[in-house]
Amino acid sequence: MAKEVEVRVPDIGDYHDVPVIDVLVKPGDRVEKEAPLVTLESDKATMDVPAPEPGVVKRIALKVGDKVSQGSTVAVLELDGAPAPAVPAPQETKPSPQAPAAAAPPPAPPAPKPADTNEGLSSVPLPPSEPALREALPHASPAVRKFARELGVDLRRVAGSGPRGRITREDVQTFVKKNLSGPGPRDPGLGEGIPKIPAVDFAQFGPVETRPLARIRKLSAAHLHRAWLNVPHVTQTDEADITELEAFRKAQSAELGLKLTLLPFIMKAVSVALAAYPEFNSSLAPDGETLILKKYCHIGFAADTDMGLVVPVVRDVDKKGIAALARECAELAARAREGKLKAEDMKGGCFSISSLGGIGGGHFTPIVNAPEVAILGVSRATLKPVWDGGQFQPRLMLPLSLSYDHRVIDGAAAARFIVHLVKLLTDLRRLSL
Ligand code: CAO
Repeated sequence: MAKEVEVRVPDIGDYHDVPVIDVLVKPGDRVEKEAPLVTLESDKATMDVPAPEPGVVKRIALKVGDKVSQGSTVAVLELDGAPAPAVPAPQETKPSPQAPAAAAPPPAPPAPKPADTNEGLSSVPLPPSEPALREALPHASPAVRKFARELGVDLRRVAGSGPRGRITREDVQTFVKKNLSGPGPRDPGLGEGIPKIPAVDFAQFGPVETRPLARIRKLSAAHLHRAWLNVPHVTQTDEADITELEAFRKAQSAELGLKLTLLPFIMKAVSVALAAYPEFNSSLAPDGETLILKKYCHIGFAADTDMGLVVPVVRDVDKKGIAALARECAELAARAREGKLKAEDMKGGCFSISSLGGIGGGHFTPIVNAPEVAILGVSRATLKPVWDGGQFQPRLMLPLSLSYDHRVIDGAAAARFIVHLVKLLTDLRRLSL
């Protein structure tokens, strides 16, 4: 015959007649070791009485509202075949950390003889499983708190429907359901963890027009928001002297009869810098414990289209010449503007370039295109007086803004990377070294 044990209220410190606020199981329920059976609540806090061993609940000796003290019977459990747990000797039953010495529990019943433990009912006063009664806000039982923790719910955001505003398991479930359903912004207690911007009726201040967001803009908005929230960004800026590059670019454009913009030169230089600093061509594994270093070099570039921002990817940049890159960038940019890019054209990037040089403006802070770890912002080159040690020279200076994921890249590495890139762009001969 299976063994049964009587579960009793453990040492709960200097508390008596503590009300039962929740009965978490019913007869016939199977419970695991440490599964909470009932929840008690003093005027200060709550605690669960756990099952001492796995088994089936035969009987519940309490109901909500009953008052209990240490030693009160909670339930009778039929254990899972194993011998009944040994009854702790009196000296093994420690007072709870908060219980003063005077409140030490009375000696536990004597340990039953082996013959007695084979079957029938044995009494098991539990050692306290947690620090006895804990000061705890918000008002919820440990089982509910554990449940909320498992779901990532911040209990401070859950409204309690129980007595005195106590948060129940159902309150947590309702909160999660509410936040998972519906298209609206989620409660800041879940996921993004940021407070909502309050809705404003702008029409009260003047005429307005509402315009639905294009599909691409909605997709890129979600992606950018995710990247912004997940990646600790730092932006390192510098300027490259591209006076020589520009002369070469113009001459080659004319000679090749090809529209060579700056972008393919920058792309090529980035591929060389990525080879020199491989951590810039990596991604953090989702567990955040390992770095995945890529042995290929695919570089995306942001293209501004009427439908929103897209990032087509040029594959194997390290293996292609600048003229080939120029053709490919022009072809991808044209398809982007016609809305003809395929999903594959935008996949597999290692690093991104966002060039606003054709438009104007100075340094900016591009958002890392996660799971990539860095992005280069390129602004409009302008002629500036640069001191050569003897006099000011007019030089064409290109502003560069390197944003990076500080979890992966140190500030010193970012400075080295951008300095290296500047050298490559300043003197294109270095690309072949
Ligand atoms: N400095 C000075 N002039 C520049 C320059 C720079 N950094 N970059 C480009 N130019 C010049 C080009 O040489 C070209 O001049 P010409 O017509 O006289 O030859 C002109 O500006 C237009 O260039 P472009 O922008 O069409 O070509 P590109 O290859 O440099 O860029 C593309 C292509 C797709 C990157 C670009 O058209 C584009 O869409 N940029 C916007 C990217 C963007 O939106 N980024 C923000 C993302 S985050 O919101």
